[in-house]
Amino acid sequence: MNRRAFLAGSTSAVAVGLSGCLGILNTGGDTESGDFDVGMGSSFFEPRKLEVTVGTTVVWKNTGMRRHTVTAYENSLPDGAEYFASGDFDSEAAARDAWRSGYGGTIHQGKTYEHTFEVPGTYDYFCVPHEVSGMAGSIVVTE
Ligand SMILES: [Cu+2]
Repeated sequence: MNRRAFLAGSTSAVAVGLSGCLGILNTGGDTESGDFDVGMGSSFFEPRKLEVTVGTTVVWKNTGMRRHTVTAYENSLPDGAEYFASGDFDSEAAARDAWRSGYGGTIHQGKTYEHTFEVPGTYDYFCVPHEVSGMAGSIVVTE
């Protein structure tokens, strides 16, 4: 985790040094864009809603400073869809219990979680510790 943070910091310094010369690097500090689909800020997912096609692997990345989870709302899953949650729990209850008993399912700063969506439909999910702050999102999977 520390190494990742160090690398991100040094990349940022380079980008600042070159800003004005190369517009493509002028990304406002988002120096690692492209290696994830959904970022995780202090208490939000960005973008909150993402549309993908069947078979797409969505990558979430903790782009913030706090511990987060990606935890599907079990009742929201389309028929036949596989449950998903960081920590690979097989139910929402298991994910919630694991968080309470030791931060199970945590995606640490700079780390990623990914899931491949094989069934069309809308999947709602949330972050266990920040659910109360409205940290939730959805993935819309189309044929
Ligand atoms: Cu969170």
